[in-house]
Amino acid sequence: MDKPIAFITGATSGIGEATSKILAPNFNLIICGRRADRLEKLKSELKASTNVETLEFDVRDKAAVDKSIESLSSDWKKIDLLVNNAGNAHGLDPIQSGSVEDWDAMIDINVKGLLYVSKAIIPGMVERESGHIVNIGSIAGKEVYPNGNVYCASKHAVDAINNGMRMDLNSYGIKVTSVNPGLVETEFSQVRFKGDNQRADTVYKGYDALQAEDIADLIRYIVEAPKHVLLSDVIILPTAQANATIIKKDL
Ligand code: NDP
Ligand code: 8X3
Repeated sequence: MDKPIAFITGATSGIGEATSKILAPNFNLIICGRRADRLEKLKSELKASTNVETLEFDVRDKAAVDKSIESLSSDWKKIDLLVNNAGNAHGLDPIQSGSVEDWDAMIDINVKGLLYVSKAIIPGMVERESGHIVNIGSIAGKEVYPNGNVYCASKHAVDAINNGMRMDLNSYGIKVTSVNPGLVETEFSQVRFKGDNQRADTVYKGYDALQAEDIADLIRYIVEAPKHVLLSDVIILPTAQANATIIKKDL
């Protein structure tokens, strides 16, 4: 392969899609998600600038994760960069009335899904004694906000897993980075509010929210840093946001 290989989960929209686009000139790409039509569209958009493989799987399904990664040819299995991005919030409810289905989705996708993908890819990095894992956490993994309960718990788990990975993989020369964004205008709130797009839009009204491209730009900076430089844990917020709960809005 002429270029290193990046494996990006959640590439069908938002941060993952923007990251795929920004990394395309310098990486061969394995783009993943459940929506096959979007993967094919992105592949045809990017194929002029790089080689692209698509993998369609649900990160909750460990057998599907393993089978998809196993289906890659031996050249494509030498993954240099893993961007663990797939994830969402489901609901924004007080703990006493939250839905168990939403809780299961967030723990299964954001935590267990990230682990399943990592489990399939890390052994190759360990064997080659090289690689970089970028885990997409959140400001919700650093703080808790009202009604955020289980989403915040899932992202606190990502924060802990990220720190654990960095310790355990240190002796193999593998870099591990956590990227923790504040409010980014993607399909995130449409998913959180289950298609109530009016409610989703209000999340990003009255200030300049981060865009997916801002996070992709940070990821490019992180992965292109010199070999001896590791950005271990980065919080990125819109200027209008001070922390998880304080946002200066002009409404
Ligand atoms: P989007 O909803 O735009 O993208 C989510 C991506 O995750 C999609 O590509 C989706 O693909 C994929 N995904 C979701 N569930 C699954 C699943 N079960 N199996 C496989 N893929 C799945 O949101 P963002 O781009 O904003 O979110 C990306 C990451 O960034 C998430 O981890 C999120 O928690 C985090 N984040 C987002 C912030 C924001 O404000 N937007 C702030 C902080 C962190 P598909 O549906 O095709 O499977
Ligand atoms: C996404 C940002 O503030 O909605 O992780 O939790 S927030």
